[in-house]
Amino acid sequence: VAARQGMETPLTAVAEAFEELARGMEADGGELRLAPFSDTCALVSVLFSSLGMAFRFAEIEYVTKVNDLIGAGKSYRTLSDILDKDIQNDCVKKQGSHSRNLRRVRLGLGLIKALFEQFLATEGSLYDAATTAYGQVCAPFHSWAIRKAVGAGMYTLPTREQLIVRLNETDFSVQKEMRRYIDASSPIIEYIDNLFLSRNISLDW
Ligand code: 1PZ
Repeated sequence: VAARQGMETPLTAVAEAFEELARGMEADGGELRLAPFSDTCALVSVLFSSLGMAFRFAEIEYVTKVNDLIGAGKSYRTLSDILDKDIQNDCVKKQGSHSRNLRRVRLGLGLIKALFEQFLATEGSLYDAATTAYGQVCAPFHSWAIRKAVGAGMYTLPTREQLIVRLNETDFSVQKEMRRYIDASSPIIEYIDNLFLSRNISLDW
């Protein structure tokens, strides 16, 4: 197992990338550049395969949005640049706009954070942890049909033990790496929310 052999696991790679991103944001005077942000978000998709086939559609959904932001990185320097441009063109909430995709990717990052928090806070099943996390972070913004489909998919999630094995972690290392992701992603998530809020755009969508 990678964690036992001191090799880098998928979770370590993700946690390190977010720590690096948060450091870069500080170094840039609290500005988040789009290209490194999108590349870091793209890394997260390695975690999907450990959740099972039922979440393939979530992966495709997430990756499509991240890819849109990767493309936008060729024309826009920072996250605020895309938001300001979309405000100018009155298309912040329009389906497919960069700003809307940014909001969706942020929900994905928040979902993983909430899942890890639940995983660490309780001894319960992955089903319970994922259901609670999804209910907190994404369900309020999803249609009834999507919520139903996600609810059905939850029954196919692996057990806690299976997830740990699939992630190449141990009982001990998984806690450490999840905690690292929670800590490193928090300032990024908060920053994105503030981008919207500081421009008087509420987060109820
Ligand atoms: C961390 C894993 C937790 C357990 C599983 C939770 C599964 C969540 C499944 C989410 C399915 C999203 C289905 C499609 C939703 C779309 O309607 C919306 C709106 O899109 P738009 O109208 O703007 O085109 N899309 C989203 O809300 C994006 C949400 C991304 C969620 C990605 C999950 C990330 C999970 C990472 C897993 C390692």
